[in-house]
Amino acid sequence: MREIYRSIKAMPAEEFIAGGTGLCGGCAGLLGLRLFHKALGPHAVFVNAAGCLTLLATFPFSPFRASWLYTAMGSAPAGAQGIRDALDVLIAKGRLRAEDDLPVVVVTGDGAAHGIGLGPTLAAVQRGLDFWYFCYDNEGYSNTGFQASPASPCASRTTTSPPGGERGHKQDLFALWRVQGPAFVATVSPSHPLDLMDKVARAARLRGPRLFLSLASCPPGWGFEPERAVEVARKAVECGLWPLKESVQGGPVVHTVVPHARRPVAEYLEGQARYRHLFEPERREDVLRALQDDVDRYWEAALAR
Ligand SMILES: Cc1ncc(C[n+]2csc(CCOP(=O)(O)OP(=O)(O)O)c2C)c(N)n1
Ligand code: SF4
Ligand SMILES: [Mg+2]
Repeated sequence: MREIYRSIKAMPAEEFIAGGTGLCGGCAGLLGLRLFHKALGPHAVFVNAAGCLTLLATFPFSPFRASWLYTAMGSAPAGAQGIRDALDVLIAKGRLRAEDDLPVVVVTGDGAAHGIGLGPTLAAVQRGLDFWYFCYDNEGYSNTGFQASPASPCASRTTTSPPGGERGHKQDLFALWRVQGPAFVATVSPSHPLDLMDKVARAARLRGPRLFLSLASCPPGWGFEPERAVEVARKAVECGLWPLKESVQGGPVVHTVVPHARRPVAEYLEGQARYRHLFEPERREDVLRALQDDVDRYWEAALAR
């Protein structure tokens, strides 16, 4: 563990994904992906569904250390299948040594993962495709102006939400995957790099579908200053709204960080413009209470297990 920590500190942030100038300052989606890439290593193929992070590349250049392929929003799992099959054929024909095989990684936003790409993704999980799936969850269609996605949380405001914010509940991608019993499912946050990198190390020992759902605090979409991106992500974990957890082969859910002394959820929400209507012109105690109750119920059940 100490060795991983030293390596994170020693490596410049741009070691594995250079640049990032096409993105906003403080993009926690990019930070999560950088940590993930560092933990996975330089030899991989990334298959990137259309979204903010596709702006990293300017054809014909890509800032990734590893290989990179762009796909349409819903097609990344199919792209990953094609790459996986091609690698397997090359190995079978003796044109690629088995030890030179590459992990295939889908990189996708929550809109593609929860919405337009959900069907193809769950089909790939069901047929046991040997791939990694890194979803940076900024809880909206950020690239096109922060419209609501199925991952937008209850009461949050997007550019397409009603005045009181989203009415529905955030879709649970972790649960949708886990029910099919894939090799590995995990939630991570760039505010907890050791937890993230540790999970990559554990998942690397497995084969099959592996989900990394990474919280991606998004300064323009969520409405906070770029320098607060990691602080906002950390508060989401510390108030219990973004539990850090994992499950292997659909087995028990293990919480890898347990926030015993949880911050009030309101403390996390208050620093973001997308929740301003809950505090101004008057504090909506009823909504804040309901959101806090949801989190309390979650942890009551989780800690009782
Ligand atoms: C089929 C299709 N519909 C719409 C678009 C336009 N589009 C490009 S990126 C994007 C937003 C994707 O949202 P998400 O997956 O959450 O990634 P983010 O933008 O938040 O990084 C949309 C709607 C598209 N590329 N393809
Ligand atoms: S809009 Fe959000 S997710 Fe997209 S690049 Fe900017 S900070 Fe990152
Ligand atoms: Mg998004």
